[in-house]
Amino acid sequence: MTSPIDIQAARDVLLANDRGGYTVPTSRLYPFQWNWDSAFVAMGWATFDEERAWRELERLIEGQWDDGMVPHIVFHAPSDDYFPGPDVWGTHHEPPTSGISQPPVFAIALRVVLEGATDPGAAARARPLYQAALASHRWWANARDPEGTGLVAILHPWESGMDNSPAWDEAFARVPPEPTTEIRRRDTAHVGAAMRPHDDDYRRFIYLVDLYSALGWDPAAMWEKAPFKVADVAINAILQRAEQDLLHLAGLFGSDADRQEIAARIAKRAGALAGLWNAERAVFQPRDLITGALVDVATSAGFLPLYAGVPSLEQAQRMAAEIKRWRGKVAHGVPSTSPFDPRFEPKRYWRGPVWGVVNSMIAEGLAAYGLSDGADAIRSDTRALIAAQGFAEYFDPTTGEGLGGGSFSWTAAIALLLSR
Ligand code: 9YW
Repeated sequence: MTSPIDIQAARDVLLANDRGGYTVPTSRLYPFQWNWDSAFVAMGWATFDEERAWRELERLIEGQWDDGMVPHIVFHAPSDDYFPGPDVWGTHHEPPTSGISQPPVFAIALRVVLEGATDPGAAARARPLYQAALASHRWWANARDPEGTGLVAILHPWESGMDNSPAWDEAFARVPPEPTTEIRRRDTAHVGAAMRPHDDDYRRFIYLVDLYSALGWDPAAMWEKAPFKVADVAINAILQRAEQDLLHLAGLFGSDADRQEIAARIAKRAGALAGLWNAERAVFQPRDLITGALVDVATSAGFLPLYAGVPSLEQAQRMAAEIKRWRGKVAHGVPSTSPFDPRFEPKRYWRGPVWGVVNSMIAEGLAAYGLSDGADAIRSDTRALIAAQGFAEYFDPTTGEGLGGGSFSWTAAIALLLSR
């Protein structure tokens, strides 16, 4: 038996990171509103403060672009604690935002917040947010899958939310490490460099920002010129799950035409996602759209199609067995990179550490297949890590040590969701 999670302490993290209707991921390291963080955080707020959950979603949408994109960062208030700031992104949006998106958890969160709501005004609150979510899913299809394959692509590793995953190594190596903007990293002033991406990664991250900024963040031009274009498993799996929740919401707030449009995207993406399965490794793998090849990597993102009901039952069982094998090799699951992969680094960000948000999605997926042993094991690992180490950004799967930023909002949100 592990000690239970301190629920009040989890709530206190969200309260302390509240900046007036939006929640920063953690103070100093990430002083703005991040897209997918906010969606998880809204679900966390919904466990004890319904009004605040709605505000979180509404404030994220303040940053939405006219073309439907929900940016990965909304810079509501200036801060010198983070690089790259709005001046580097050069999007000229008001409020200032980054120029790329992030995993679209928004519609999933919207449904959760709505279904937990007791306020009679909830439907009126949800309706415009439904429209925002619909516009953002259209943006994904138009801007990130202009050829209509059914799979959207990320044009920057930051767009995946899994910045330095080994899934990008080959594709990212083709990006020149030659930004025009001078790199002034702030992250390594807040947490140890050994837990963060390398300087060379940053040179490539910023090269891409400079390139797209020079193209005026025009999606068609970016698609044509992007040296980095990967049909990521996590983005497509999360989008697929979000479309299912959006379809449900369209039953309440949308038109027949909306429902047909969403259902058509779901059907097409289901077929396309099935093509990313690697039967030998028992994971789904991204496709590099520059070379056309599957990227031979095994990461926790590769299990996320479970969350969208994509795999067959047989594939789901094989993934559950593979997750168990990974957990058997390290002490705590689910490591973000296979511990059998030579690139596995237990402390370096998305190259090994355990992330609560990813665990929560994998566990929910396994449970939906009736694979409750696997789901329960992941949930109890996550609870135990948080109970022992607090609300760390991520955890070392070999030692359980909490790493990265402390008092982290999405970890607190997941703790609240796991304690329901
Ligand atoms: C960065 C806020 C964000 C997450 C990402 C994570 C990290 C920011 O932090 O990116 O500057 O590298 O990779 O998923 O949304 O928590």
